[in-house]
Amino acid sequence: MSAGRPPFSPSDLEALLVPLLVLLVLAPMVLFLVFDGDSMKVLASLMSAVVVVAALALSTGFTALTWVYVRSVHLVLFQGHNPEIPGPGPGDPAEFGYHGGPAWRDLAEVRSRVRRRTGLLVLFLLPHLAVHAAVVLTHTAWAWVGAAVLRLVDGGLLRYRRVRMLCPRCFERMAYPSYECVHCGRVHRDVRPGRLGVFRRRCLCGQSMPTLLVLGSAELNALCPHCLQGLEHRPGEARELPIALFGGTGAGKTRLTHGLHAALEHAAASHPGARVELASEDTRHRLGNSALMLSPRQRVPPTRPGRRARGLVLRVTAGRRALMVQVYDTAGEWFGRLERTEELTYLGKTTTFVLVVDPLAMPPVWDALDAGERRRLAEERSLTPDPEQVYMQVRDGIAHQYGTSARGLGRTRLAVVVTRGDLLAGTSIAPADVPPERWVREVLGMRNVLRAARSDFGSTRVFVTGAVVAPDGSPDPSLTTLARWLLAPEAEEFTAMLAPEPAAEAAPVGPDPTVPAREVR
Ligand SMILES: Nc1nc2c(ncn2[C@@H]2O[C@H](COP(=O)(O)OP(=O)(O)OP(=O)(O)O)[C@@H](O)[C@H]2O)c(=O)[nH]1
Ligand SMILES: [Mg+2]
Ligand SMILES: [Zn+2]
Ligand SMILES: [Zn+2]
Repeated sequence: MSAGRPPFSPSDLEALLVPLLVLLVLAPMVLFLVFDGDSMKVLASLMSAVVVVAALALSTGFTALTWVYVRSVHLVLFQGHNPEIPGPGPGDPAEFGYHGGPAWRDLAEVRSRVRRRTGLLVLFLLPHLAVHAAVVLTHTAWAWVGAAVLRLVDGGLLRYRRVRMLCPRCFERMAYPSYECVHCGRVHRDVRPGRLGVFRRRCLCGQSMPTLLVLGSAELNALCPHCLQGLEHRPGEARELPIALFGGTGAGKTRLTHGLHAALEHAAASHPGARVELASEDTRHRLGNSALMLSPRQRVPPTRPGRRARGLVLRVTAGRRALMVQVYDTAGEWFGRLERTEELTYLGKTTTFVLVVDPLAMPPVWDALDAGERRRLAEERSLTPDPEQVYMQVRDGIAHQYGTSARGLGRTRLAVVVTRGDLLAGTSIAPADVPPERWVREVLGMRNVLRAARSDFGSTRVFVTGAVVAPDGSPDPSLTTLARWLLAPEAEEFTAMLAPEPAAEAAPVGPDPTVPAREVR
């Protein structure tokens, strides 16, 4: 604050009054002498002098008062001579936008300064303060309208593009990602336009940052506002497709995840403008070696049951479309008890489900194999519980998460995927020319599951897959067929990218080309 003498004060006025009074007494005497006692001339001259002096005094006083006001505005608005406003709190480590408080605080400070300096004469500054208040009001109103419009446009765009953000770590939906300041690393929980900024906000460290995805916030490090874990996949940029895999221990979920990754990557490689990126460190760690995992004699290690699932994120781009495929692959143990299944809250935020079934674990299949086949396949057989039990358990979990009315389940899709098609090929019970659904119903004996699935899910389809790659690295076409069905509701670009290669679908790779790669409703 400035401690110097004020530029104008009431005592200055008093000091002026004395010489003025002296002048008023002396002037008529001088004029009387000058005009030889012509009283009319003296009076006229005196009147003119009074008018001129009064006008001069008024305009000088007004200019001086205006100067006091302008100087106060300069000091308060531009030199920071104003009291600090405490920040909004640790969740929002940013300075208030000018419309979000400081504009009114500055007006109040200017008013009290001019009042201190001019005393009662502040009455002459009321028009100045009124104009100032009108400017602040207009600025604030426009800023809030701007913030509301920006939020509406951004929210509308997200809704139009049907972008809904799901945290792959804590499975909570995000209204908007939180962002980290590039300079100091402070976390800004909600950067959207508001009292902390319209187009941009200023972090407490002074760094300016955008307030919306459309204004460039996607370039910053994003975090989940619920669990504050980093989200490397830049949520909000593209639509998300969460896919929840479920099935007993060793059914083949993890191998199928590698298979879907390989199918997408292979399809993208042969399509100009298409690509598949593993969009998080965790995904790179877990899916980085898909080609190796899918080699025919390779065994995929079991998923650690103690660890809670994390969504794997693959960013698939085809032409101008991008899609964030989130794959939830949890160890089979999580589907054994309802209390555990209920912890998998992603089930309530997913519409695409995959029930993974090991056919060798099904007694009717195993019993139908001959002794030689059983010997050859004994090590490939998992000891998974009955898929019907897993299905019912997860179905109840999903219904619970969707709410008691199970509203919205009509939009859900279920793929029933029988794995190890490559191993079954050539056996006496290979699904050869039988449509997969009939084969699953009659040979695997899954009549009840299929019937329940039809009524529980919006649409259901049966697939037989062989999660293997040919020696040239191309994935079995059954994987591409499944990937195409999973991505089909998203955009034509993905369907085109995953279109079957000529004659490839009819002749899947793998040890025996008789494994069907068809999908049947
Ligand atoms: N050849 C072949 N092997 C498969 C196929 N699917 C699964 N397997 C094998 O079956 C075993 C179990 O597969 P996983 O993918 O680990 O099964 P999971 O469902 O993830 O098991 P958990 O994570 O323990 O619940 C692994 O040795 C896989 O290599 C398949 O389609 N073909
Ligand atoms: Mg697994
Ligand atoms: Zn989270
Ligand atoms: Zn900062």
